[in-house]
Amino acid sequence: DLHKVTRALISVSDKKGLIELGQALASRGIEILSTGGSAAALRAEGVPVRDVSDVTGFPEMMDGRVKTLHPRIHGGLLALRDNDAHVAAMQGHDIPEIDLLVVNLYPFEETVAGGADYDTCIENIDIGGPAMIRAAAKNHAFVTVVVDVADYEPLLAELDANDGATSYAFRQTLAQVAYARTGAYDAAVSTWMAGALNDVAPRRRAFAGTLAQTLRYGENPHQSASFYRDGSDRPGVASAVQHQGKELSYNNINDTDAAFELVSEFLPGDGPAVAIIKHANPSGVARGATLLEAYKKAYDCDRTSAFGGIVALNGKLDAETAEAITEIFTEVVIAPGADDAAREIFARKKNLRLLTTNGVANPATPGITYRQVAGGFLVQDKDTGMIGLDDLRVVTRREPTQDELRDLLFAWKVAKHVKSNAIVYVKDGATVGVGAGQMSRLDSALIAAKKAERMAEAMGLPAPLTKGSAVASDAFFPFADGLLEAAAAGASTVIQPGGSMRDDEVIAAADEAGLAMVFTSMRHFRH
Ligand code: 93A
Repeated sequence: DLHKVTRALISVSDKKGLIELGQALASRGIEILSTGGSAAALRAEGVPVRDVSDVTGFPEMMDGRVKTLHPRIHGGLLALRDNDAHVAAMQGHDIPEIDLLVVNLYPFEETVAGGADYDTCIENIDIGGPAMIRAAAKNHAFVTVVVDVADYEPLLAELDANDGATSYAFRQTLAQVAYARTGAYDAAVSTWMAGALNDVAPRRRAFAGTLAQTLRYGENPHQSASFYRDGSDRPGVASAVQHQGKELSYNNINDTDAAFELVSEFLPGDGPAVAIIKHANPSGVARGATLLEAYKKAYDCDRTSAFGGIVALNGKLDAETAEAITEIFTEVVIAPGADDAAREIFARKKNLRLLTTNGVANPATPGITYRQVAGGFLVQDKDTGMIGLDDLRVVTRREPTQDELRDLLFAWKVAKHVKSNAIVYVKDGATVGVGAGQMSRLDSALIAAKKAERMAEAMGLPAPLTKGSAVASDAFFPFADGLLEAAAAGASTVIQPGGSMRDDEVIAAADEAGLAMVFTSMRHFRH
């Protein structure tokens, strides 16, 4: 199954490693065909090359749009070497056999990420490159295809191990990689075009990303895993810069994303805010006059769970906050920046990862979320729903005060980022009890209240922290029981979507308990 490499075609946009590769191939007696820019670069360093235009008998034309799209190239890639008719066709039409194809594509993804205009992005859609890659990969019985600079070294090692030939297994592996690349490339074009059309939920969607990192393992050590980037420049875990600490794990990346998306609900104009995340749910979220105050309040919501958590801030990390964070074990800190003094404090904690982003993420920016089910994917718009004071409808006899309204809206923003069923108690701009992911809303209300009670005991406070709190429910209360539990925990105001068949019953119970309740008419399920 060994196939000797006697002729290669090189056509690369990313010229990294090109000269070394060209020299290495030439020194092994391999003839090199190449396109304009790649040929010029090789020739300038004394590597002998034959121009593709010399093979095709056509000049590269139309600004390079047509250079390799020719039967003399595609015939040389696609011909079956053990098929007499194919071989005769090559001979009859002067088609040179191409045994090795080295291509990397016009940098479409980078062009989009760099904010280029529409026409520039269009011009960076590579046509000839993917056509050659797909042809060579189809004919991997004979042809070796390399689409990634990282595979240059393994290619040379393979040639050396096999006396200038490649094995079938090697070619087949590279063919699989090649189709992953062309698939991801077209997915990137389609995704970009959906954005340009302002169509966030197009009828047809292809999704793929580029490999960013092979992870040590997945959610558990027996699961392998990797991390892909979709090319978007949204501030967040994928585009952040890591300053210290070991590599992020699968769970770290998932939790860091949850943390940063949540804290980004608090726009810089809302003042400093901090979210502490465990297992993708907030153990505490708070805002304060300073980041330090916000951190302390978030920590005080659930000191037990905060241990080993992920901390996200909506402002530049300062020394005081950094100092407070280092007092307990924290896995990851993510923020739009960190000043030098904060960086120095963190530098003493070798295992703590610090990530900085290019700003906060805009929660209103449209996006898509995917979820896998057996045999398919569910695709939906990202939950960008946000409400303001004007959207609230007071349904009880008692109206919430201005301070209560502020806590209600705060609780609502947090509830959006808590797994359903979500119940969130808030007091003075800080969560004091979070109930997440229970199968009944009543249980979430009970658990959150119980945790608040335990925290009060631990901190030596007389009353449960939920006394006088605002409580948010991510979806309507189907019965009055959950609401009554919140009232029993001392909540004085409630925010929920409304819309239950039993709304009347629930409103009556709220009136009876002296609660002020508002309806949002928007639900924030997150399963
Ligand atoms: O514009 S193209 O789609 N038309 C082609 O026929 C073609 N053939 C190769 N782009 C084409 N390429 C691409 O040119 C390759 O995929 C590679 O990215 C680039 C290399 O161009 P140069 O060698 O001139 O720098």
